[in-house]
Amino acid sequence: MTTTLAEWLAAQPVDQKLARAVATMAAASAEIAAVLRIAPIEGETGLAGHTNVQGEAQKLLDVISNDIVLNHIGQNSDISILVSEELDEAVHFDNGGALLVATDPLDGSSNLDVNVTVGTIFSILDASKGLLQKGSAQLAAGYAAYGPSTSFVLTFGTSVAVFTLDQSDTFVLTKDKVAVSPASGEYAINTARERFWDAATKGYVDENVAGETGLAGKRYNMRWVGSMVADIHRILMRGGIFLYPLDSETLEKGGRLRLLYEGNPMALIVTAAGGKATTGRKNILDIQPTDIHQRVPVVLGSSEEVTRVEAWYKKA
Ligand code: P6P
Repeated sequence: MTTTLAEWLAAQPVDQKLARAVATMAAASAEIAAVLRIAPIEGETGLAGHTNVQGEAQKLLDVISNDIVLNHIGQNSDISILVSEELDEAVHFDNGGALLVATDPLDGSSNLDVNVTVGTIFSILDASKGLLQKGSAQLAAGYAAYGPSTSFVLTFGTSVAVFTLDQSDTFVLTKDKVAVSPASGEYAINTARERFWDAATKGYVDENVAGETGLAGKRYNMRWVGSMVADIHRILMRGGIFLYPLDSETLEKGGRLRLLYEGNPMALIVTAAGGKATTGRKNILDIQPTDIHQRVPVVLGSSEEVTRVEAWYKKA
């Protein structure tokens, strides 16, 4: 007997407006999944021919996914503000809606042309408290992972549930109360950036590379998909740690990943599943944003691993 997302949401002790906003993001994700499945046939991979506020070349599917999210959100009068990685400014709907959605409509899109898992990340906040709220103020956070199956992962802050899209384009519950294992032998970092790393990142990674012979005293494996949603989903399912730390090249920008629609939602999800999420020096959820597109260093996942990284930062 399966439980649909709609049935599961109806049983949650949350405001029905919030539940409906989650359902809106799930519907948008299901539509994006359908587009991605046949994108190469429709000739929709490749560049859109312009860049986003981050100065990154927008893929056609970035724009299509953003339009899909915009369309679904525009039909939900409970959502009055949209912040999107693909839009320079926040979109204000004159509907008096109580909620704000911040989203990366298609994260990891550089993987689209090579058919590797990408995702949609979202964060839901109280619109009356403005655009720049700490991650700890999130009412809900989640992501869709477009992989061999389409997963929809959701938290209201205290536990994490996973839904999978079935053949009738309905999300059904496939895992509830997800727990990130405290220990792990797997880390995710772009090691091609080693020359930019600070002493803390280098020290932590060197310990892992030393394996059984090093201070970590165990063998590690390394995975880096180049798609945050894919790496985080793996960590939720089997443990691990994801690092996109501040380094000498990202120092000026304050990091690589964005706080409002990457760092914060993933930090809420991983923390709700018993993991930890830090910049290395500070809990990501405690950061007071100053700009809707600001960047943040991200170190999150299995608590024992994140604690080791924090210890390196304390030493550094
Ligand atoms: P790099 C994708 O562009 C992204 O924002 C994340 O999804 C991913 O984890 C990271 O950047 C990949 O960065 O430096 O390996 O290309």
